[in-house]
Amino acid sequence: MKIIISLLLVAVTIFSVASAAAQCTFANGSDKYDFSAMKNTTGYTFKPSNTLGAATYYWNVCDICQQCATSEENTVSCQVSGGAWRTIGLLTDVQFTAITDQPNVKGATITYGGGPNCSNGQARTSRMRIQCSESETQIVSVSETSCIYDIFMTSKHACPGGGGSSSGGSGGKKGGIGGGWVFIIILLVSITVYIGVGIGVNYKVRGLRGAEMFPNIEFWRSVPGYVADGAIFIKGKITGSGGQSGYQQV
Ligand SMILES: *[C@@H]1O[C@H](CO)[C@@H](O)[C@H](O)[C@H]1NC(C)=O
Ligand SMILES: *[C@@H]1O[C@H](CO)[C@@H](O)[C@H](O)[C@H]1NC(C)=O
Ligand SMILES: CC(=O)N[C@H]1CO[C@H](CO)[C@@H](O)[C@@H]1O
Repeated sequence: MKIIISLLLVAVTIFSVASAAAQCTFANGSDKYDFSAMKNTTGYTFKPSNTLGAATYYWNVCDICQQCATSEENTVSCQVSGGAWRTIGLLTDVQFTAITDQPNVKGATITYGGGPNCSNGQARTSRMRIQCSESETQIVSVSETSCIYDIFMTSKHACPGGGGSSSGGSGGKKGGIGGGWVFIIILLVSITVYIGVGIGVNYKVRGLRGAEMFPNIEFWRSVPGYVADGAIFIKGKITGSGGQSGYQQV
């Protein structure tokens, strides 16, 4: 029981930190885009068969690319060539721009800059052109010009509005809030109700006063210890030094 509560608290903390990470939306006039469905935990991979020779590219959209074995912790894209890894875009150096070179094309270009400088002084930059299409995410091409890496993808997750409501409705466009916010709102409401009802019961029924009115005060005083236990438990699992029996080491 104790370990479950500890893990839960750690999970909530990690979730709140993660949901505060990089912005992933873009508005071009009335077209509103949310690219978060394009995050790919295994990372996108492409090995061009053309003049780029032996390089292979790894990248992600709106999130760091776990596969990039480079020292930059904010790496969103990288190339590996002859065993050498190189960052070619940072998640934190991001810019969204409209696609304007073709009419009737929806989508956006997400530019991740801040990679190490080329000899020409250009910071290596990944320019991801992501066009709206009717099908699942597809990689069209990857090419390089003077240390700007052009990644071209099409995806149904790169379309405005999230599932087009066609003609008609005057008032109907719902902005919609993400699952993360729903979770946070439910959590806040639950906490408020819990504290409110708890204080009420402790005051009226138990006759408690002062800090003792706070619901389950003894438990909450011990929470910092639980969090520490949870962190040690997870660290133990990761480093393999954890003493808990009954779990298989992988
Ligand atoms: C993630 O990228 C890999 C490699 O490019 C691809 O096979 C896979 O379909 C992608 N997953 C999603 C959800 O797009
Ligand atoms: C990269 O080049 C720019 C000028 O183009 C320069 O201002 C910057 O200091 C360089 N950065 C590094 C790490 O060399
Ligand atoms: C729908 C919409 O407003 N599209 C605009 C996107 O941005 C480009 C460039 O700023 C405009 O030309 C489009 O009209």
